[in-house]
Amino acid sequence: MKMMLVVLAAAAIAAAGCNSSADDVTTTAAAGDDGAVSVQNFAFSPGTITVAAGTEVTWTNNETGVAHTTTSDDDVWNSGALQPGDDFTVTFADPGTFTYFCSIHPSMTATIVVEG
Ligand SMILES: [Cu+2]
Repeated sequence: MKMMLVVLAAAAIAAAGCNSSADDVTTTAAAGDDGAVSVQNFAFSPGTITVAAGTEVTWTNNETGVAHTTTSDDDVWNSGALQPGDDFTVTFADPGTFTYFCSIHPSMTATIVVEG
């Protein structure tokens, strides 16, 4: 299943300046490239991904037998339960820092950084 929504700039304001820990893995997707986040072992990988504005970020649940969500801290997006093998895509139209979590396992947290 592929769902898509566009994140608006106004929603990014409240999300700026949130947490990141020193051991977060950061990757960067250039403009035009898609960002990919794997959900596995009760974690989002990479924990922080930096993408250019306009990039699609797709989460894929690569867990075995466990559903997860990708849920924006500020209600910018919410995938609902993603069963193993499901994916969910958000297009990040505007710059900002977006923190999110799994609503089923709230200790799972991660960050999307969108650069202009
Ligand atoms: Cu989860």
